[in-house]
Amino acid sequence: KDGLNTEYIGRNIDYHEAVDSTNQTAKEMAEREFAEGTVVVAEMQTAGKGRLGRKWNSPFGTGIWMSLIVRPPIAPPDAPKITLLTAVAVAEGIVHETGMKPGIKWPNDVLVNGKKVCGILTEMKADMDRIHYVVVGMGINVNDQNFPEEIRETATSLQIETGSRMNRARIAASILNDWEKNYQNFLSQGFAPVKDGWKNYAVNLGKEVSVTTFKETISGRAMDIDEDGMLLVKDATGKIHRIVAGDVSLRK
Ligand code: BT5
Repeated sequence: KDGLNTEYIGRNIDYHEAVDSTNQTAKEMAEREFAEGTVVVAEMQTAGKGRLGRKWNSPFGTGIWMSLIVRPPIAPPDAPKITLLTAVAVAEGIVHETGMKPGIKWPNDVLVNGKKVCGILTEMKADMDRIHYVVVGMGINVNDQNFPEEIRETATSLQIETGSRMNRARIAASILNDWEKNYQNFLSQGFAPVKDGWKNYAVNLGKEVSVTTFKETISGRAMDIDEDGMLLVKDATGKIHRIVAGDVSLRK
């Protein structure tokens, strides 16, 4: 709780040496109790998750593997905005703790020098008109880790980029401080302040990208995000595609 100055986010910390996935543990906890603002954190994950069943590499003691539980009074379709808000909080935390300028790649990656330092996985339980809970998982590579071959070119850690070891608790506290502030602003003022913060860090806007969604791959220029946090991509015919979920890469 080193440096944590939140009102309720991270005031209750559920610490583990090892879990399968902090998101999974957080969801089980959210099913059992109210747990607003509780943060589940682990030294390692044996089955850390990315989106779409992908794996998140989470070796012991190297990074911040944490998930927070909230019950936002928003409509279920607005939940993806929380992913963007989280990316901004992680980026701000990195600025505050390292002075480096991170980038955000829509929707859920935080990059330093073009490489992925953090991924975010937002999951929720909701019915048609009400969210029961949202679990926001953040994986931040902090200190040395031996990345597996398949991500050696694309992943990095704060230690690799700054050249020095970092205190994980301090960085986590700094991110949670920014997270709570951004979340309160979002609840009271809507998405506009999140969008402004997001645009400070956005990479890929104005660039030629390919976006792979569950049904197709779209090539075009990433124009902006809209008031719902969707990515707007203009293709060669001038048509604007509004992307709800997908993977974005720069076109070579
Ligand atoms: C993500 O998915 O980036 C979301 C990652 C969320 C991880 C946190 S850790 C705490 C919480 N508990 C969980 O179980 N998950 C959350 P996606 O955009 O699908 O990216 C996944 C891809 O990133 C993988 O397929 C790899 O290519 C790459 N990757 C895996 N581990 C990585 C790492 N440690 N650093 C950078 N890239 C990684």
